[in-house]
Amino acid sequence: PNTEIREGTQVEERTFVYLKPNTIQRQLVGEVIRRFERRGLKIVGMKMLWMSKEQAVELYKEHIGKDFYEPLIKFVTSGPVVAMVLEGPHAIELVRHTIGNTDPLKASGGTIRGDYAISVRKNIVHASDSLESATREISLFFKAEELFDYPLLLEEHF
Ligand code: IDP
Repeated sequence: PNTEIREGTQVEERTFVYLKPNTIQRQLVGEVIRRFERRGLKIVGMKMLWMSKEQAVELYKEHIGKDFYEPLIKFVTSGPVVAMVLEGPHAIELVRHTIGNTDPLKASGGTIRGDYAISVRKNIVHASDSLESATREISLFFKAEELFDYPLLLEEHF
């Protein structure tokens, strides 16, 4: 079998994630964060916040004009969310795999959306989809001093 040696070529990345208002209402905060921790991702920033209309509009500006846009903005500003920055090798792609497809109907079992979501809009969690959006989204919600550089003592075991 082909075994790709990944060590040495790993890229450390940071990605922006937030748990949507329905995840807080459904009391799934711990469940979702646990999945990221178990995967081996490092939490380098985390807070609860109520997203402003301006932040939501900036976050979802690529979707302006689409039919789901207005209800989406209304939903994500309808209650508090839990926002975090996760760090790890290829974190952006890794987290996207961990959360699963946008549409719960297409999300595989074992992914967060595949296990907990039934609606596309209320699909539990958001994660950046590229390096460019990760950089933009992190700075939209976190100040530099709210992000922490620290060693994870078990890092060598992941
Ligand atoms: P993503 O969250 O997986 O990156 P995007 O295509 O960027 O997916 O869409 C942003 C969010 O907009 C989705 O997470 C979902 O909440 C909502 N959304 C996307 N497409 C639809 C749709 O067809 N109906 C309702 N909501 C949608």
